[in-house]
Amino acid sequence: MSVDATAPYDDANIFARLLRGEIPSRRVFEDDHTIVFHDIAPWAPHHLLAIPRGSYVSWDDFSARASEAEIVSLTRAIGVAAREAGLVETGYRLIANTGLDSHQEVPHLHVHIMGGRALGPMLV
Ligand code: IU
Repeated sequence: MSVDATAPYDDANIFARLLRGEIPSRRVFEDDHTIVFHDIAPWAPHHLLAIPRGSYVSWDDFSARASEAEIVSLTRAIGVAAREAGLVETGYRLIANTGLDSHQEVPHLHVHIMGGRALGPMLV
């Protein structure tokens, strides 16, 4: 079921629990505002998720309320993680599913970073 991008933040969501260390994650990057970790069900040879530490439901919420420091951090974290994964030469795809039509499943903003194979057109 898809998340409503305008729903109130739910502190019990799986990425909130992951941020609190209640469930494990394979982290590849962290700073004061952002962490990047491996998706548990990778759709490509490299499939990472970048999330803010702050409580934002969706891209809509983040883009409206996040501080400039948080926005810069998320942007740079994605670049660092992709570079360190060796994806710059072959390329990668970023996706932030947002709201009902998007199939966003976890109600904490996450940006998918996918690469390591030819991804094809984005039609599914
Ligand atoms: P979506 O954009 O909300 O549909 O993506 C959610 C992603 O979160 C999806 O790729 C899951 O495999 C991933 N994920 C995860 O990495 N760890 C978890 O514990 C859960 C989902 I639940």
